[in-house]
Amino acid sequence: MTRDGSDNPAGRAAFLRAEIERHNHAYYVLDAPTIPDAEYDRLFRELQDIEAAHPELSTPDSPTRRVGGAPLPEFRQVAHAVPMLSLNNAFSAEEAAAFDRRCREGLGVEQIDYACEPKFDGLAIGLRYEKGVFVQGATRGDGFTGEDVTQNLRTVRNIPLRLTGSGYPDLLEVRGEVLMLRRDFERLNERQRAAGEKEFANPRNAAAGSLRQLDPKIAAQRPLRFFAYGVADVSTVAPAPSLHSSMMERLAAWGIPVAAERAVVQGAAGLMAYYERIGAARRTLSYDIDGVVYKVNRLADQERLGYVSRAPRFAIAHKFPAEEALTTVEAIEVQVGRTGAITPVARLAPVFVGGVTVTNATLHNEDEVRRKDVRIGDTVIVRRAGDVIPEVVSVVPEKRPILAPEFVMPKKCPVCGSAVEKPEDEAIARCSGGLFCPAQRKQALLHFASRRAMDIEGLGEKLVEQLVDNAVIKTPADLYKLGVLALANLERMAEKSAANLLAAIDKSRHTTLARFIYALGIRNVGEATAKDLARHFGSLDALMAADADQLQLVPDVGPVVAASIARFFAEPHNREVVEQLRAAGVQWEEGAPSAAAHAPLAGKTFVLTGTLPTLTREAAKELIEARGGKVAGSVSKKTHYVVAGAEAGSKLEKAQELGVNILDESQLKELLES
Ligand code: JCF
Repeated sequence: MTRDGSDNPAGRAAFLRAEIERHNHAYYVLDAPTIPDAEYDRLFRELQDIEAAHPELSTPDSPTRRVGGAPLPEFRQVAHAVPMLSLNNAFSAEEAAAFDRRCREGLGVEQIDYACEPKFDGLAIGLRYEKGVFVQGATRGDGFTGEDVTQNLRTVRNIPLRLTGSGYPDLLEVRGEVLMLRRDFERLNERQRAAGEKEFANPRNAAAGSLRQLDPKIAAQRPLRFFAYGVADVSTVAPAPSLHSSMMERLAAWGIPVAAERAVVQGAAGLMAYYERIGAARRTLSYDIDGVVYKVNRLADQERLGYVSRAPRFAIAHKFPAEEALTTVEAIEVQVGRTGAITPVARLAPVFVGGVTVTNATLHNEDEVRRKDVRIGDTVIVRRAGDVIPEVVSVVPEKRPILAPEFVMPKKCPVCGSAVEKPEDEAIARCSGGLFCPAQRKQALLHFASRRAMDIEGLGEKLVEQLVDNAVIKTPADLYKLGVLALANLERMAEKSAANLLAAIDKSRHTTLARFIYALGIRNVGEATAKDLARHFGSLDALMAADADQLQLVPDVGPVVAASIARFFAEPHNREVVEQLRAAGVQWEEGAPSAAAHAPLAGKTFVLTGTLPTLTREAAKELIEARGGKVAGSVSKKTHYVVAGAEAGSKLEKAQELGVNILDESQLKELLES
């Protein structure tokens, strides 16, 4: 066989793949092209031709896959083997120094070496390699479950489809960010403009839109890049690296792109110097960054420091000052949210800040407006930091016009006229209209139909607006009664889109319990809590029957969330809507309740006293606890039951005094079995 495989198609295909990947690496990773473009194109076309003539020779790691495969029907969900966490932020030198202090104290050392890198302003993803071949790539999603965007990631030119060099583990998951270089972003927008297509506001948006393209052929035309910041799931790497920085070197050697601006520095002074250096170079970098990231470099020390909730203790993102701009307040209006929360919003003269044009900024609540003393006509500093919604930072007092009235919170909901209520100890004012308020009803419907809830495509703001305003629907259950006729009367509703919407509504009948619970829009119940509730109770009836004590047995459900849920299901109107939805054919597969849910004695406190005829004290305690009850040592007003045996003493007297229920062993057994 010849070296270039010219005597057989399989050998030639393998040779071409290796050549093309070598040139890709030189061009996209090293920024040092090795051959003229025309020559590259010739090799590429030759490989495409061989694969077309011999389909059995095409491989998942072939560079030809980068031009985009079949359209993705939708994104499959991927459970992350290791959760994708977030980073805590430091917004000042003091906070960065405090991070260093915490690490030093945690490790009991004088000085720490840190690995530093730019904080990429992109989208976090994980790339899985099996035996060196790229097999799957997923977005961060909620940190536990992401979307499978493998086909789009295959089109990202600097992601190796096959690792190079040697010594990589059988299984490797690389974590990093997908982004768009600034120059590529400019060029893409030029192209969009020329084609009369919409331009992207900033590189991050362009990258996000491209990564989530359903057609990989389009994704392939978008100039995305990937940069790694670490590894998650790894089988043995030999020799095991002891430093984060050496792991990054290892990734680079396997062909994975890493930031050139990495550095290892000593102590807090080193961190500050790095921050200043990268801050000064920020505009000259080829990509947008929003800060820098510091990590304790020694991996064993990282492990010792561990994690706090969803972020590592050994790392922090030190953010650059948020981007701010001056503009004027044209009006202050209030918005009514899904739960009735009334939020004052400043309508602004359009201003470009943080990469987008901003026309609204939240004023959070009445106290905040007072505190900042924002008035109509004021010149204000607005801030848009990263993805955070724009806010008014402060007023420029010198520029206040002579007549600038103070803002007053309306006493009645501007949408439905119901009273606005604000509990003493809360910052948020709420419309008391509930689902009588069209604004709340609209938001509730939009939430119900949203992608992560019932996922009814095509039920957007404009449509919900009309459906509610024309009194066509009042509750989510009414959606399932809609017919073509009702829709035909709406503005801008073509027959085809009406049919599509009805089909989407019909499709949403088959859902999951977690989605359904989330869709109900119970206050304080987000997607994660909805999933926990579904897992714990297994069925909607079990959830609806649970009292606040039983609800608190669900991981992460505390008294406030439990009370919200119990209050929601105690409301007859809500139960009615749930029943109507079920009657309309909304369905899901129910599961068995988790072990912890068999807890008829949840929230009940017992005190044992005296000698029971058959059960030892230990055995009785175990039986009570297995059903969710608690056993306490002394009797108080909070005791629910005292179990008394022979020679019971003062505890029994106390129970009689307080009027606490007293059980003997057989009554206890009855209770345990009920
Ligand atoms: O942008 C980065 N350089 C970066 C982002 C680095 C990290 O170590 C990260 C990150 C986002 C999340 N680590 C996490 C957990």
